[in-house]
Amino acid sequence: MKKVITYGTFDLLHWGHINLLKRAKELGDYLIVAISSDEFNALKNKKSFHSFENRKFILEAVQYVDEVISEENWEQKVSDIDLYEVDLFVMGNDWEGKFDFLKTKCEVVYLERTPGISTSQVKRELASVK
Ligand code: C2G
Repeated sequence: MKKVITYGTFDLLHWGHINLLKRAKELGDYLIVAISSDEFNALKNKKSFHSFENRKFILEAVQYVDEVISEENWEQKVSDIDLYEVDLFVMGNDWEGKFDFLKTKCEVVYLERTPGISTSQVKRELASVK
């Protein structure tokens, strides 16, 4: 069984996220998603609209997702790959090259980011609605 892992905040889940999760699942048999905790989001200078618990609950309902774990720090990827016996690490290509150090442990694939949608764009546009 080929196990795939990906990491992210996945706030205000949108089709760009789903497109990433769908393609990641198609590259293997089992997809683990590590969702950034609210505390780690603060380290990423991100404040998500939905709490960790609610973002986790939403992601667990996505057909492509087999397991959801929490992402607490930048360093855990290395141990996660061993702990969950991961074969493939996937991220959107806005992260191109940033996780190549994982290539000693598993395959690393960066998938084309879906243009025209982002959580921050949704937040901006909703904020400007009169
Ligand atoms: N994504 C995408 N297309 C979009 C928006 C997002 O493919 N239009 C992808 C991103 O490239 C990422 C995933 O969806 O792979 C999750 O995006 P975010 O929730 O913004 O995650 P991010 O803040 O990039 O956190 O340790 C890694 C970080 O936790 C990644």
